[in-house]
This record gives sequence, C-alpha cells and structure tokens, in this order.
Amino acid sequence: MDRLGRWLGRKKSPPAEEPSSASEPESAGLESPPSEVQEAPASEPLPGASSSEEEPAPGASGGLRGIWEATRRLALTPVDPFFEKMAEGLNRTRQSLVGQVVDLFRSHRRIDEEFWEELEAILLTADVGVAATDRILEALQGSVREKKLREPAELLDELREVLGRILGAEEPEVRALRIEKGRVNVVLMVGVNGTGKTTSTAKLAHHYHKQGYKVLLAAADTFRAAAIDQLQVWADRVGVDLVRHREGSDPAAVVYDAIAAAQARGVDLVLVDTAGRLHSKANLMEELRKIRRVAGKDLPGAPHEVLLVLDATTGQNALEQARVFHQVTELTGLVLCKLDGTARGGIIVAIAQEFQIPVKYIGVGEGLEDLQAFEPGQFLEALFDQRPGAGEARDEGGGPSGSSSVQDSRS
Ligand SMILES: Nc1nc2c(ncn2[C@@H]2O[C@H](COP(=O)(O)OP(=O)(O)OP(=O)(O)O)[C@@H](O)[C@H]2O)c(=O)[nH]1
Ligand SMILES: [Mg+2]
Repeated sequence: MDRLGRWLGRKKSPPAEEPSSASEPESAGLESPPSEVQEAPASEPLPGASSSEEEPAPGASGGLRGIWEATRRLALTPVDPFFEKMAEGLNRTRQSLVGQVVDLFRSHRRIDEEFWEELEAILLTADVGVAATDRILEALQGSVREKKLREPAELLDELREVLGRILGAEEPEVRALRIEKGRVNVVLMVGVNGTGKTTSTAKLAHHYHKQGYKVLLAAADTFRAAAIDQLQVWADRVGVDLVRHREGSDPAAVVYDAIAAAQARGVDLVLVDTAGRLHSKANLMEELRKIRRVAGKDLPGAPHEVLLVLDATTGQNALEQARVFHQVTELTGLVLCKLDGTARGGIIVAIAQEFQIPVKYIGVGEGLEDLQAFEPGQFLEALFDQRPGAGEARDEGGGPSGSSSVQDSRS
C-alpha cells in the first residue's frame, strides 16, 4: 500500500482539549508543583502487538499465518521510547497538519488552483506561518512543474522533503549545545513567563547530571520567592546544587556567586534560570543585559549558550518573543516546550524559516525526562508517522506512561 493509502487507512482520533498546564502559564510555580517523574519502561510492545509466542494451529490458513507473522514482527521490533514519546506528543499537530493535508489529497483528484488555496489555508491554520507557507507552496509547485506530477498524493513526499530543508535537517552541528568538558560552561535560560524555563532548566540539569557532568543551578529569577523554591525542588529531585539568594535580590549577583562557586567546586555546567516577568518588559530586558555582562566579565566567553524558551501553544506569539529577545540578548538556541498536547506544532517550521537561531530542544511533557534534542529527521518521521493507529492507543492511555528521556546523542 502506498503512503497515502496507509494514511487513508488510519482511523482518526477525536481532537482533545489542551491541557490546563499548557494554557495557563500564569499558574506556574509552587502552586502547581512539577509532576512526579515516572520512569518509562525500557521497551513496550506496540499497541495491539501480541507477546504470545504460540504458533498458530497447524493447518491454519496462509492468511492467518501471515497475520501471525506480521504481529510477531511487530512485537519483536524494538520500540524507541524517545521516538514514541515524541510521536505521541505530536498527535494533535499530526492531525492538524499532515492529517489535513492527506484529507485534502483524498478530496482532490486534480492539482488545481482550488487545491493550492486549500493547502495554503491548512498550512497557515497549523501555524506554519506566512513565509514558510509561501516557500512550501513554491517548492511544491516547482515539483509539480518539473516532475510533471498529476496526482495530489504524489506531493506528500515532496512536502516532507521541503519541511526537512526548512528545519535544517542537513545541519546537525548547529544544534549541538556548546558544552565543553574542562571548563565552566554557563547556560542562560530566558523567556517570557510560563513558557517552561524552570522546567527545562531542571530537565537539562537532569540530562547532564546523568551524563556525569557536575551541574550547578543558579536561581536568578529572584522576582518571586516561589520561583526560587520551585527551582530548589527540582535541584533536590535531580540531585544537584543550587545557588540562591533572597527574593528581590539582584539576579546578576546570583550569577556572579554561581560562577564563583562553580570555579571553586570544579563544576562543568551552570544552568541559570531567569525571570519571565518583572514590573515591565524594559526591566526584564535590562536585567538580562546585566546578567550577561556580569557573567562575561567574571568568566570570559560566558554565557556560552543563551537559550530562549518558547511555548508552542502560543503559536505566532512565539515568533514575536524570539524577535524581541534576540535584539536584546543574542540568542544561541531555542527550546520549544509544550509540543505535546497542542495542534500548533507547525510553529517550529515558522521559527526555523524566520530565524537563523536553531531550535536545540523540544519539550514533550512535564516530566524530568521529557526534553529531547531536536533532530529534524526524527521529528518529521514522528510527524508523518504512518503506522496504523500510531499514537491513538496511547491517547487512550495504552502506551508508555509518563516520561520518555532526554535524548541527546550530541552530548
Ligand atoms: N505539557 C508540557 N508542559 C510543560 C512543558 N514544559 C513546561 N511545562 C509546564 O508549563 C508550566 C510552566 O513551566 P515553568 O517551567 O514553571 O515555566 P517558567 O517559564 O519557568 O515560568 P515563570 O517562572 O513563571 O516565568 C508548568 O506547569 C510546567 O510543568 C512541556 O514540554 N510540556
Ligand atoms: Mg520559572
């Protein structure tokens, strides 16, 4: 069966509500403590796969034997829990983007003006953005001309290819975090309130701690006492040290102390959690500039990374945030959180089209292990996941529970 045929054979899952945690960033903090970390099972059989080793009865028909063989193969196929988690998280984006495109292909036998208009509307609605949508349409129209494609179905592979080009699938090195052993590495986590800075800081700490790096957290969001306490909870859970001052103190002083402590204690990585809200945007930006200045003065070359944390559920607002923050503090990478549970994951395409700043990590859940190194190839694989019923059983609670793991083959 061809790719479109397999897609058309899939049953659709009903759209679900956005999780409240994603849509109510203001409630972040100790009032809503981070969810319990659940260890993902090392491997789980695919939904519906049989673990039975029993052979079919002798004399069973070829058809039955074929089904049994296929089931056995599925059961023996190792499941990558990281990939599963991402595929699961992208369920709604898959429906809103790829699913709709496939529906369009099904309803149009010919590639005509109306077809292009509908495709444009789907891409824009999925938050792919105007610039990336134009680029995609141009590329597909070029393919239709050059390859003399007649059937809309032939365009699905072309769509995947152009998305790969926009997401920078050929340039893995730009997404590597600039962490070097043998020096104190400083990573600043910035972003507006509620996007996932503190959680992502903890997830990164957990990842590098597990890799054997000595990690120190700096609680530079001194605006709220709850923010400091929230990071303390994470530090205790991860098992790393935290440098904290009192509420209302100077965040740059926290960073200064953290770097001094890191140098004294042989720390490899200082992760700095910053405030997302202050009395005004100007204050926030001035504070970031100061933190940067102090870090650089204290430790030449620091901060080695400035990661802007964005909330995928906010769609096009994320673009504006990236613009503003980039003007103030040169960003080295983006972390796109809350890709799970939103239909607006197309925003990652808009971001990649608009900015030279690479998306380095994606957040696909609230657990400590739910941060993944962004790999465009894998991401598209998950987005275009065609296994029958992919993600659907998991929607109903039948799949890997809780968390997957930070997947960073680059570190
Ligand atoms: N579903 C989901 N939720 C996430 C993800 N990342 C963070 N969250 C949740 O988003 C909420 C806000 O996260 P925080 O890490 O506190 O955000 P913040 O940017 O530090 O917020 P402020 O300190 O208030 O600026 C919390 O409930 C997190 O559990 C993610 O990838 N997926
Ligand atoms: Mg925070």
